[in-house]
Amino acid sequence: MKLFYKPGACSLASHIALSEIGAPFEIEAVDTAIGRTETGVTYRDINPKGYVPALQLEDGQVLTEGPAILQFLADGAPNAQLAPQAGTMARARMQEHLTFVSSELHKAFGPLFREGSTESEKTAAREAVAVQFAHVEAQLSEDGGYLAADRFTIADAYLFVVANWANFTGIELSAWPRLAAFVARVANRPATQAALRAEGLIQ
Ligand SMILES: N[C@@H](CCC(=O)N[C@@H](CS)C(=O)NCC(=O)O)C(=O)O
Repeated sequence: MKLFYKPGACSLASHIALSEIGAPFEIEAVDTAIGRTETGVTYRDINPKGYVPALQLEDGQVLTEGPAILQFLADGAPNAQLAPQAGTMARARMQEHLTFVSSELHKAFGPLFREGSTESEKTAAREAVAVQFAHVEAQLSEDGGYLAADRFTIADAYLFVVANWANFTGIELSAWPRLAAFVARVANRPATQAALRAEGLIQ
C-alpha cells in the first residue's frame, strides 16, 4: 500500500502507524498547494478532496480521512496492538480520543497554518488550542504513559502529531507538562523516529 503525505502534516500519524506495524509500504509526498505528487500525478485524481492523508491499497482503492485510515491499518495488523478490539469499551474510548483530536484539536490549529490569517485570528486560535490542550493534560497520567494508560495506540500517534505543531506555531508546550512529556515520549519511539526521518524532519 502507498501513503500520500505531506511532511509533518496529519498524515504523519498514519505514517507512524505503518511504521509501528512494520510491514512493507510506500510513501509519496504531495504538494497540496499545486495539487501534484512527487511523481507528477495530479493529486485530485487520487483524492478529490485534495488533502492528505490518502492510502492507496494494492487493489487500487483509495481510503481517505486520517481516523479511518488509522483504524483500517490497526485492524489489519492485530499483532501490532495499535487499537483495542472493535466493539469493546476500550475501543470506544480510543475512538473518543481520535474524534477529539480530529474535530477539536486538529481543527483548532487551522488559522495558525492558513495563509492570510490575521494576527487576531491567530491569537484566538492559540487560545482555542490552549483550551483543548488543558483537556488532554487532564487525561494524561502524571507518571507517563499514553492516552489509554500504558499502551500506545493510533490515538497517541495522532495526538503526538497535532500536539507537536505547537512547536511551530508559537505555543509553549511546557505550559502542559504531561503533554510535553508525552510528545517527547512518542517522538522517541523507534517507529516515530523512522517516520520523521523518512519525511525529512530529522536526520
Ligand atoms: N478531514 C481530513 C483533514 C485532513 C487535513 O486537514 N489535511 C491537511 C494537512 S494536516 C491538508 O492536507 N491540507 C491541505 C493543505 O495543507 O494544503 C482528515 O482527517 O484526514
